Amino acid sequence: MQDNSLTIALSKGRIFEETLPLLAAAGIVPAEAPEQSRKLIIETNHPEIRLVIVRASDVPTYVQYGAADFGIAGKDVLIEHGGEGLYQPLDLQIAKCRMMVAVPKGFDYAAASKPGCRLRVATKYPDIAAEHFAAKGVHVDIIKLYGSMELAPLVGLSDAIVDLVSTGGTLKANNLEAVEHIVDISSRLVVNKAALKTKYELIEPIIEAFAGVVANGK
Ligand code: PRT
Ligand code: MG
Repeated sequence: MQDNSLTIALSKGRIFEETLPLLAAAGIVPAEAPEQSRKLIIETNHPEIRLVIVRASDVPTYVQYGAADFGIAGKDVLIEHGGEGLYQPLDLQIAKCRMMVAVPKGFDYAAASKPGCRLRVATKYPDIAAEHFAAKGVHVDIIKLYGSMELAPLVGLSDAIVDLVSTGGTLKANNLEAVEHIVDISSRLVVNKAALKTKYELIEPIIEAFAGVVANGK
């Protein structure tokens, strides 16, 4: 028998909020909001379509292994994941921000990041950071953190951080400044490659509806 069910992996917070209008355009309305409920599986107005609520950085893994047919993940998360087993048909232009290098105000970054120099960098994104500094010829000791990178230079754990910046408010509040732009980040639709083939009739109209919203927003 044909499998008519669809499972969509989303993270709560900004991605969930910014995905609601996309889902609405595809006629999909969640039965409840993940912030209000502790449920990890959320039903929708379609009996066969459900949402699973996972950590932002776990979305590609759920989709890669087919536990979700598709999902939405930041480019930051996708670069670190590697994108294996994922089809990435659409940049959704949501949850936009910038991957930046930041240092404490007054730190002479230009002098400390000359080719041949050695820098301690705290980040949640070791691959992105390593590649960025390798291209500049700067040696780095990467210190992997899982959150609150902004604290690291303030307590002497690192010289610099590589982190996402949107308003700049967090850097400012912690007396840090952005000194280098690495890459612009937005969120992508990621589809399990096998599901795209076996459930093409179900998934394709949703991709089209999302694409329509993205095109209208431009
Ligand atoms: O929060 P959690 O640890 O569960 O996971 P997460 O931080 O990966 O998830 P979430 O929901 O916070 O972010 C999901 C996705 O949103 C990320 O993967 C990014 O692609 C995207 N995004 C967009 C951001 C931001 N903007 C952002 N500003 N993700 C994180 N931030 C953080 C940033 O790390 C820093 O701590 O917000 C802070 C800076 O914000 P400003 O506005 O003060 O500059
Ligand atoms: Mg977060």
